[in-house]
Amino acid sequence: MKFEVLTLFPEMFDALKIGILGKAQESGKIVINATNIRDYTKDKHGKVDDTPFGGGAGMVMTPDPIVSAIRAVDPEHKYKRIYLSPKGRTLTQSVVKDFSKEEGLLLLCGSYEGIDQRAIDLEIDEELSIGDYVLTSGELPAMVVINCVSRYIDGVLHSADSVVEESFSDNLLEYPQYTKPRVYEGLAVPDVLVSGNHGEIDKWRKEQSLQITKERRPDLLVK
Ligand code: 21W
Repeated sequence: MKFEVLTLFPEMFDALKIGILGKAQESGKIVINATNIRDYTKDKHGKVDDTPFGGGAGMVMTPDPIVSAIRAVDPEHKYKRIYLSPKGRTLTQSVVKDFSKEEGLLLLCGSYEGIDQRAIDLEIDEELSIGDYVLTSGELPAMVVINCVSRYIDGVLHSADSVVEESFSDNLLEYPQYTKPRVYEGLAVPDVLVSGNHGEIDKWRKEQSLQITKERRPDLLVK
């Protein structure tokens, strides 16, 4: 899976060189290429933004460096072109699964107050938000997309953390987990988990999942 990122802060994506995604890049299971939009400005001072027509606070990214950068990294429109935007469709696990079937994703990150609408109208397939809260730019949302989509790419996760495990308890919150020691600061691991009775353990975990989902996310149960 290829991720072509367009950003004014390509160094932020160095954070993905460690951990599971770092391993996935080393083995070539995913490729993350972060391109600096500023490399595509024709302005001699490297300017990529300007004041908004009609007035208002802040600056808007000009269309030409963005459009030029998109056409340079994806000349044949091979990748789904996504603009990370607070007014986009909200990312969900089902969107993640669909994205993981693509050959690649082009992820456009906005800075300042956003980008000129014409760059979106000309080159973008869809606008995507990661949730209803306000960030300063699109880089963290792009990293969220890369992270959750990569989990569905073959060989990125070990079978132990596998995405198969998720379908088992679909739409439920997870049961509590314990490891050693059996007693910690006076708190013991529930007896059933050390009983060796796997039927009882499965039943207990299912009950815990249901109970915690009822308490915290009843909206998940009606689905
Ligand atoms: C926040 C950009 C607010 C623009 C029109 C008139 C990408 C994000 C972002 C940001 C504004 C995502 C304006 C959840 C997010 C992102 C930065 C508003 C002012 N527009 N998902 N005035 N939350 N955020 N622009 O913030 O780029 S995906």
